[in-house]
Amino acid sequence: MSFWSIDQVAAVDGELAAIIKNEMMRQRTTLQLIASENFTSPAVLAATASVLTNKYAEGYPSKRYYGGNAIIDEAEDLAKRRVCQLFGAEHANVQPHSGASANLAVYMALVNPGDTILAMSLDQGGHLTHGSPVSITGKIYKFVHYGVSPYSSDGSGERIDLDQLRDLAKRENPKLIVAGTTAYTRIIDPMPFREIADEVGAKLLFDVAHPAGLIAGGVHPNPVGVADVVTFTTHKTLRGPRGGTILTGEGLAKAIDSAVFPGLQGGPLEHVIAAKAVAFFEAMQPGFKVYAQKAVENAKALAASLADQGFRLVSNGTDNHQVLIDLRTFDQDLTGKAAQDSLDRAGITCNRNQIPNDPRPPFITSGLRLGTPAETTAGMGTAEMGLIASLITKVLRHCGDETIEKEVLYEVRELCKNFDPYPTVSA
Ligand code: DSN
Repeated sequence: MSFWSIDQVAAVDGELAAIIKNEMMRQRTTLQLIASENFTSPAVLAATASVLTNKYAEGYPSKRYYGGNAIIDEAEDLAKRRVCQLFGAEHANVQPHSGASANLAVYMALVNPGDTILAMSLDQGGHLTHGSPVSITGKIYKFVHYGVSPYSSDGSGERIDLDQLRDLAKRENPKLIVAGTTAYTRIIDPMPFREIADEVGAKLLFDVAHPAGLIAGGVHPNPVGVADVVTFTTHKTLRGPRGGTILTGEGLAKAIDSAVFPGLQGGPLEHVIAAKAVAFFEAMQPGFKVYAQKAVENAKALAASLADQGFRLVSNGTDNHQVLIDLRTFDQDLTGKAAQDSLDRAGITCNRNQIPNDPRPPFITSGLRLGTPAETTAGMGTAEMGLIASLITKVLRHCGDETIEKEVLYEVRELCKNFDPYPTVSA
């Protein structure tokens, strides 16, 4: 019997079981194009729903505060060993509940309140926890932000501006430089970041939440051993449970571990850590390399088809699992919010996103971000990406038209019938 059978929920709580079933149905019958989402394997789901959720395990393997943790220690050690092997790291902390808490722990370990940190601006493609003024990170530390180069008609613009980064580093003397993005479609080479950090005596954190699975699959460069610390979430391209992980060398291991516990967190989520161990094992298999390659191929195919339909793509294309659309040249009155809402009603799930130098505010935006991790897991290939681009175009040419939305919803459901992410799971 599965640990996470919905029938077991239904036997106790019909109301909640219906909600779970509806969400399962939504994921199976509509297109999931949010770049930070994926479909975990049934094994990852089952580990997440295991009895490990019952155990308090404050501390670390062999150094716990409560008894009864010998078996829990084996699970956490297994996750640590596997992720170190996967990325070639000396030390792993698999306890962060999220990417946000992983990043906060790194700041706590490496710098003091008020110290200067250089990171990518949220509105240029960075992340909230890279010092946005609305994040606790932006309130505790003095963040200075770099961005991307200006748009260029030859397609070479909108890349991380390393000249600006170097100039700011020399002027501001940061204690820490943060590399990493959430809405950026190009390969990020860690070496120039290391060189600039060394020039000014800063430490380097690389947040690889988005490309972690592409790095594990060998299609993007691995910053482990180049950056002082690497953080990531386990649920995006890496296809594990929702959570965070920190990798570092032996020299910073103690500081990082103390920042996670007792600095920021209490009892770790050992059921999630067990599921991370499963995901790390899955990412070591030869099939994961193929998956990572396909996620990128699919994004390139989706980008090319959208460009053919008249959309302008930020940075003129993609090297990863994301596509960032500037909607303004397609329809200058079309906002990211209106596009997202209309696509949602048509069964195409994605998120509005600011584009570099967006004239519209973050809640409205002029951009849409699409991603291929989930539907690549479900088995879709480049032919389906062409079809998806034409469905998106059909909706957005008539944004808000209910008849078109219904027609596309029907086409989406027909497409999804052949790409069920959970064919062995009943709901
Ligand atoms: N919300 C995540 C993303 O979508 O990229 C970042 O935390």
